[in-house]
Amino acid sequence: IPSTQASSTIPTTTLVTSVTPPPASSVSSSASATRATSTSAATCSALPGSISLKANAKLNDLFTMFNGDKVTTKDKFACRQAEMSDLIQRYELGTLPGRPATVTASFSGNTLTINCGNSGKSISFTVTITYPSSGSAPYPAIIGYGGGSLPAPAGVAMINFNNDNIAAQVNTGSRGQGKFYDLYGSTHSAGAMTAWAWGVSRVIDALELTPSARIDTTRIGVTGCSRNGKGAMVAGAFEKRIVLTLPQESGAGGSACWRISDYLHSQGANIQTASEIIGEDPWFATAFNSYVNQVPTLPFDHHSLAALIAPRGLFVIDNNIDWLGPQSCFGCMTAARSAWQALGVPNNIGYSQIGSHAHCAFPSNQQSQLTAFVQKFLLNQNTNTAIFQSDFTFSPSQWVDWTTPTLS
Ligand code: MCU
Repeated sequence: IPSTQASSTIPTTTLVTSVTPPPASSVSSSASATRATSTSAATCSALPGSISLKANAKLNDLFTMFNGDKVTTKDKFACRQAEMSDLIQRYELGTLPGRPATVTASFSGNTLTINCGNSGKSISFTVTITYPSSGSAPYPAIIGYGGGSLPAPAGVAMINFNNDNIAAQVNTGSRGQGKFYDLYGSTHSAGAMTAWAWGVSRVIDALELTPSARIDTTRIGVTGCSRNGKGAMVAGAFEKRIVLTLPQESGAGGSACWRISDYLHSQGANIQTASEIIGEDPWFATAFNSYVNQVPTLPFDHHSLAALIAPRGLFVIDNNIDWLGPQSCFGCMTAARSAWQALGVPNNIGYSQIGSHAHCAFPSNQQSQLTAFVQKFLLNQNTNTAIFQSDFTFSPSQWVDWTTPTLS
């Protein structure tokens, strides 16, 4: 975005809508905050079930609660994260259920079988684990949606997660199909990405129950490319046991911000927007359909989704494909970085956009950056992860009208 673009080019009309979607599960959102920091769920007050949304053309302030209270401490930021998780579930992704009544697991021949039961229904699914030829058990592991598209790092196990089996992504007609919906019903509000994140959480539950699988559940990463990269980012946002999130070429619905993508589209870019994406696959809740043509009313954007991951590790890997909106992704993740800066760990988020390669073909010139993140977060080494690079520019004054505090 050329810095000469004045913020006045963005419409600033104030549109107030009253909406009453079902509240997202307070259990899952407050429990997440509890795991993220030492904040107890009781210290965070939940949002009312019905709230009024006010249009905001800028990227939403990560450090002001929905009721206007300023976030000045790390504990309060954990409450803000729980609140943003609730809002994202309400208006974009659907409700994330917590752990079902029963989770059991068995392990045989590198296949982990996960059995879940809830309200008289049960499902079973499997993941396969490929062990590294170096390192020692219990191994850190990266859960790869559809196997992932990154080279397996030395010393790290790779877990092949068949996300399509949990929630289908064939076309909009495949909404409600998959194991998640067999358990919770085909009309459950969760879009496919939320269903997949629930599945990842159950894989980690199962690994915790199964020491014979030889995976260290305190050192789990998640990855996926393209549509599965969007999903990997959502899993990292919702599941606090994931210590490293590696979304690759995720584009709209992943590392791109809806507002920035709409703006670039209005300037003639061939870029995927919210209004386009809902016609493709059931990645989002149907509730999102009501907002795709009034994106400024969303009380969050994808910098907020990314900020749910802080202070844990996030390394965003992007390409240079117009449709995926690399300029939107860079701006969005630059805004997200404020969360890590406020928490005093600015280098726990990295961003790298390198083009001139096929979609989802990880280029060798990003390898040392990926290795630095893997070594720091999965292999407990002291590496330099000060990586934030793009061919594009971002003009904070166009998009950010708030400041980044130093949280105590
Ligand atoms: C980048 O992810 C998607 C994109 O959102 C879709 O519009 C396009 O059809 O497919 C991409 C993808 O998943 O490619 C494998």
